[in-house]
Amino acid sequence: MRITVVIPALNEAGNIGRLVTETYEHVPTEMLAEVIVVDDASTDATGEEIKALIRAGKHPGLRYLRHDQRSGQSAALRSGITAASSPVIATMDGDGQNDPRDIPKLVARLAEPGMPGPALVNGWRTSRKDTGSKRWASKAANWIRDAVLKDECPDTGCGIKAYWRDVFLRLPFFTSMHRYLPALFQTYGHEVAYVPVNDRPRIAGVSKYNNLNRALVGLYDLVGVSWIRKRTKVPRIIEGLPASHSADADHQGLNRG
Ligand SMILES: Nc1nc2c(ncn2[C@@H]2O[C@H](COP(=O)(O)OP(=O)(O)O)[C@@H](O)[C@H]2O)c(=O)[nH]1
Ligand SMILES: [Mg+2]
Repeated sequence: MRITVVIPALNEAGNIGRLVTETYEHVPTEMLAEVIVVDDASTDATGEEIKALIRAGKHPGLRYLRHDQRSGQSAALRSGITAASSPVIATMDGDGQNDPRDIPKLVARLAEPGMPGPALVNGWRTSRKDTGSKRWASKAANWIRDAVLKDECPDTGCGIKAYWRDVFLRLPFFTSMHRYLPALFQTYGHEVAYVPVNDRPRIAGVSKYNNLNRALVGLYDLVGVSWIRKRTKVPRIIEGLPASHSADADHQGLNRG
């Protein structure tokens, strides 16, 4: 399967260039169609790092997109996925906490687009490297989310995932929807799988989210996602007849007389 890797980045100078280089080292060339870094109006050298790599010409298919204004991680993902040329997308956080060595594992578990099987394979950080308070905040948020949504996702916030591009683009879009992808894929009738992945400490820069802010916005979003889940029905089409040619001809008046 050929994939596009999409990496959202906000002020990830010192991380992003290294992550892109690692991605080209560890994802097999025959799998990797392109890597798109989406810069969400960074104010540091994030853009310079990527543009220097593009100019050096050693990374075929490396692309750079920059937003005119800061719009959030979900918007950055959507910009990259809209621009992507492959039917399969893999995403990673831009800070290097996800390990690109996991991408082939995730893609191997994914069904071919349109075939039975998982349309989303979500990473599952089995040994988190984040600090204590963030780990606890994340545990609590997961517990509340699971109690409300019952999506049985062990790690919805994990940034490394592989999924079908067209399904993502048909999902309802809102800021922070990237945290609810397993619930949203399920809601629209798709299978989701989980694969344990590596988690690494952040090397440069700082986290862009704080626990309180994430918790408050998260509760608000949870109400929205819960509403979407309750108010969505996705029937399977079990019978369909092709349009009849003679009826067409009748309609055009060709069978008369
Ligand atoms: N495009 C975009 N990316 C963001 C934003 N906030 C965070 N990110 C990216 O999302 C990823 C995860 O953010 P991070 O700050 O590492 O969160 P943490 O790992 O949960 O502390 C990183 O790649 C960030 O660069 C944002 O507002 N816009
Ligand atoms: Mg991080």
